[in-house]
Amino acid sequence: MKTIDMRSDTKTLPTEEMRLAMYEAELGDDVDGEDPSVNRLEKLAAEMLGKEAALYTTSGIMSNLLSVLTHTRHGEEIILGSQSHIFWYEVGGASALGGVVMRTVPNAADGTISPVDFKNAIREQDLDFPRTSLLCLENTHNRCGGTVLTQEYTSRMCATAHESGLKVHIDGARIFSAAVYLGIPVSRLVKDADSVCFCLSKNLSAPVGSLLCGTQEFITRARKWRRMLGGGMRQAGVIAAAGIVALQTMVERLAVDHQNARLLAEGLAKIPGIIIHPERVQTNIVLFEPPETVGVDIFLHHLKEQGVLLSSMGGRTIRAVTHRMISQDDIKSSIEAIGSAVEYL
Ligand code: TLP
Repeated sequence: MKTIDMRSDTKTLPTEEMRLAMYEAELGDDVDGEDPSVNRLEKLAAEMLGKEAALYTTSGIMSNLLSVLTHTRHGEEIILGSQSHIFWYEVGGASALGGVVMRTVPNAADGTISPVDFKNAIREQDLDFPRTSLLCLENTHNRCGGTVLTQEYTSRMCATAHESGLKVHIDGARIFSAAVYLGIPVSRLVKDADSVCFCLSKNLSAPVGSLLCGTQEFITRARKWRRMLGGGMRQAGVIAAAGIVALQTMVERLAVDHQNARLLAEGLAKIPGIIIHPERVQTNIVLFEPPETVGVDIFLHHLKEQGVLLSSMGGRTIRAVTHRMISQDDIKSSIEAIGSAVEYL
C-alpha cells in the first residue's frame, strides 16, 4: 500500500538532480566564508528576494530567531499575529533567547492582522513601557491555511511600521507559494520588508535549510548571532548545493501543489459532515474538520491505517499539505479514503 503523506511539505525528499548536485558540490569552510556552494546559494537567494545579502541557516526557526536577535534588544517588544508560527511553534525562543516581549494581535482568517490593531499595539514613548521595535508578518500563513498576504497589504504594513520606527520581518517559510499565487516576483512582494526568511526544506523539496535575507549590514550582524548559536556548519555546501537546485527548479511547479490542494478541498467539501471552506484555499495547505460525531484522533488513526497521513492542528482542525511527492491520483485516493472513513466511523 502506498503511503500518501500530507502531514507536511517538510516530508519531501530531495530530487535526483539535488542528490547529484550534493555529490558534486564544491566545498570549503563556510564559517570562514570559504564554501563556494554556500556563497552561490546565498547570492542567488539575495538576488531572487531583491535584498543585498542572505545567510544560510539550519532551519526556519533559526532564521526567525536570528532576525529577532538582530533587529531588537533585550526588553523590547515585538508585534506579531496571534496565529503566527513564531508565537506558536518556536519554543518561545524570541522571548527565551531574544529577551523580547511577544505582543500578539489577532490574525483574521486570511492571515492578515488589522492595520488598526497593529497601529494601536505600537507603544507610545513612556517610562513604563517597553519599546516596540519589530513587526513580524507571515506569508503564506501556516495556521490560517496557507493564505497569502498581498504586496499592497505588506507595503502598507511596512509603511506604518517604518513611520513609527519599527523594522519589519517576514516569516516567509513558503513565500514562493505566495508569489506564485499572486503571479508576481517574490522580490516585489517583499520589497518593503527589512528582512525576510524562506525555507528550502518545505515546498521547495531540498533536504535542509533556510535563508535569511536583508541588508548587508543586517546579515553581517545576523551571521555573528548564527555563530553564537552554534549554527556555523563548516562544509555546508554539501546541503546548500541541493538548495541551489531547489531555487532553480522547484519554484514554478508550486502551482501544481496549489491546484492539488484546491482539488482536495473541493472533494472534501462534497463529503457530508466535513467542515471546510474550499474558497479559502490559496496555496498548498488545506484545513478542515471531520464531522462532529467523529473524534479527531480516531479519524487520523483510521486514515493512517488506510495509508493517508494528515496532521492535527489542535482542537478539531486537521491539516493536509500538498507537495512535490503528492500526485493528482493521490489526491483522488485521499478523498475516497476520507469519504470512506466518514462513512465507517
Ligand atoms: N512549519 C512546520 C511545523 O510547524 C512543524 C510545518 O509542518 O508546517 N515558519 C513557518 C510559517 C513554518 O510553517 C515553519 C515550519 C517554520 C517557520 C519553521 O521551519 P523549521 O521547521 O524548518 O524550523
